Amino acid sequence: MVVAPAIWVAPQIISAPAAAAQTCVDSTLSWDLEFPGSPLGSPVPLTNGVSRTVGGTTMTYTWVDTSPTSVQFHEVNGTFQRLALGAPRVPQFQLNGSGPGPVVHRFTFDQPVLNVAFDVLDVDQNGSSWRDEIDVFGELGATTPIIGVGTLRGNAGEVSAIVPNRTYRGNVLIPNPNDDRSDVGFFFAGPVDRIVLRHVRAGGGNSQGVGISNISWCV
Ligand SMILES: [Ca+2]
Ligand SMILES: [Ca+2]
Repeated sequence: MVVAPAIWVAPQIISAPAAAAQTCVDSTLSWDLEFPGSPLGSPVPLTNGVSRTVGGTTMTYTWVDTSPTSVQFHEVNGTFQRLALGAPRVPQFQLNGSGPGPVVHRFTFDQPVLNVAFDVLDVDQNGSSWRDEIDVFGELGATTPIIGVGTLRGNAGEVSAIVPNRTYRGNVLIPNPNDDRSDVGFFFAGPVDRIVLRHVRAGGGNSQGVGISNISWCV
């Protein structure tokens, strides 16, 4: 009997726990390695459309601000992280600004990737003047949202899941972004070729922001 060769078909799983990780080669985009600056001293702005290639996969960062703003920082080793002088430092790409947004940030890969993992840091609020809200999803060759797995870090109650695994809102003021408080982890089993983060900044306060940890994926 002749057995037909196995044909690999892209899995249709849109979200799965890490235990379902598929065989592939891991890569990590390190903000500090790709955008070297002076930690806590010299922020490195990322321009709209900047890209980096890690492990043979190119990731491009773009953003669109859907409302007028007076302040906008997209930088590694950024301003609000420097407020935490003396604290252990977590490498991160910071998305700061004023105005309500939403600001739509897109991290686009030049090929489908699996097992995308990262944390969104410092999802918090300052009384009634501003509040971080994030909406995070994946895409694959289209604009249909692919929902991942969201995991709350830190202490209970610091962040609320408005739409589980997708939309989260800060409840308390966390002055130091260099810890796991007020953070949300995201995992996308994939395949995806884009991660989208919509950042709503209710109230328009200055220096409101979130951070993106190093991003890992598998090809
Ligand atoms: Ca934090
Ligand atoms: Ca924040």
